[in-house]
Amino acid sequence: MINSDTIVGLATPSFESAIALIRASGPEISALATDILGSCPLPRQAQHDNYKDLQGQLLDDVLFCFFKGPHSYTGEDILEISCHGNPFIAQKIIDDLLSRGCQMAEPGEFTRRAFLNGKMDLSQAEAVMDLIRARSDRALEAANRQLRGALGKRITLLVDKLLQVVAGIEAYIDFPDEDLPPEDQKQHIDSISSVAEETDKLLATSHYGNIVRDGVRTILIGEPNAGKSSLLNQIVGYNRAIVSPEPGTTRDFLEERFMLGPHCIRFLDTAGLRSEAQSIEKLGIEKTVEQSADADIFLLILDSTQPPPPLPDPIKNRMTLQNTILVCNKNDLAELKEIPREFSQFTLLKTSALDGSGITELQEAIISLVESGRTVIGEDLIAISARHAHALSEVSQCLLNAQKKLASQEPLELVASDLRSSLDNLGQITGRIDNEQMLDKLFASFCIGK
Ligand SMILES: Nc1nc2c(ncn2[C@@H]2O[C@H](COP(=O)(O)OP(=O)(O)OP(=O)(O)O)[C@@H](O)[C@H]2O)c(=O)[nH]1
Ligand SMILES: [Mg+2]
Repeated sequence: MINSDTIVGLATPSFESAIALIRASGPEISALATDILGSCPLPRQAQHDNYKDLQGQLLDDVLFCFFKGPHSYTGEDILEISCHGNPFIAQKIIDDLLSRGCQMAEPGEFTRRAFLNGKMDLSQAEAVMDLIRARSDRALEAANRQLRGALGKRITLLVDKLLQVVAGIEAYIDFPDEDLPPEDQKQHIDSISSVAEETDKLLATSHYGNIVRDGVRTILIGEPNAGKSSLLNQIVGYNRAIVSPEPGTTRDFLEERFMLGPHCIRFLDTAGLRSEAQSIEKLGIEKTVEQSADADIFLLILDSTQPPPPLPDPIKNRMTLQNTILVCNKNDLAELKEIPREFSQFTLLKTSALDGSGITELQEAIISLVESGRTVIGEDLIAISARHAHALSEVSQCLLNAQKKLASQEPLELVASDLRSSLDNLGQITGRIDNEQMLDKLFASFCIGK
């Protein structure tokens, strides 16, 4: 029986497929491999062999691959077994490994071990999941950068800078009779400001991070019959939504994901907005307002043959130069006569959903609107997650407090305490912390076998 610290999990989905991969990691992998094969395979060399269970029954013809720790994903010894992609076979092999003393892996446990063994920091561990979930070029790029430590490196730079300030300040705490010389005070204030500035730059990537991870929620709004559904169909290139000359065709909103350039765009077609709507249509309009609350981009579709409609305040208040495109549709019939005054500065495009003119321009305008929200930090594409944003907001607040206290010559202990809190929060991002609960929560969202 091998030690139960050795875990096993299926690394591939449980479907019929060409190959299934079973992964085991832990301190007694070489004993386990010897138990199964008679000897441990050479590291990093595929070994083609039979898999026989404890009772000697042949289960499959498999490939064994052994990785000697610390040169492995988890940092421990790992044995990978590639069998035929039959979930039944994979389960038989896993059952056999369990009866030889392995323990079933929890979700994300391999990556958690990689983190605990210092193979990656927490931001890199999260990037593994981002990489698995990436559905667009930009999501892939952001995940790859983070996996290679782009965010971790920036956080470490900030930590080092703050540690210097803390050291400088704490030296004076030990000598209460001595005041901090003015030149030191200025230097510390400058250093804290530069960390605060960098923190805010990182924070500014949060919205872009959200849309890169979850897709860009782009809502088509406008009057009934303006051509919202027709435009959606033109953009995605097939008849996704019902179109009819009758106003009020779209009742419930519908969502369609579509790749535009490097981005995954989640288009939301909605019920047309009009004040005299009745019952069901009214409910549809309420949903449109609801969906607008967390839309990233607004496409306001105007019917060029009609005067522009009034918009509900909750929608209008969310529309800005940075997130809205005015689309004058039915341009084949007429030129829009009047642009609503509040939107006179907004990007405006003319389209015809009937003949397809202006659609490419509309697609390009959506991409450039998304890209304009990207904050460039050095060479790296940094797109922080909601968890990182939460920690960085705390950092930002603590730094502000420290700056104020330092400037008004409050006791240095108080300044040092604010700086320590900033350091703790920075530490939460890369995970140089001791918080089991946070790790449980984070790794629970991973797949088993990862
Ligand atoms: N000539 C012309 N007709 C269009 C254009 N776009 C849409 N239409 C027509 O306008 C009518 C309404 O189009 P829809 O796409 O259903 O409009 P909608 O905004 O989704 O309408 P609701 O779902 O009722 O809110 C249909 O008969 C379309 O064929 C256009 O650019 N030019
Ligand atoms: Mg419609």
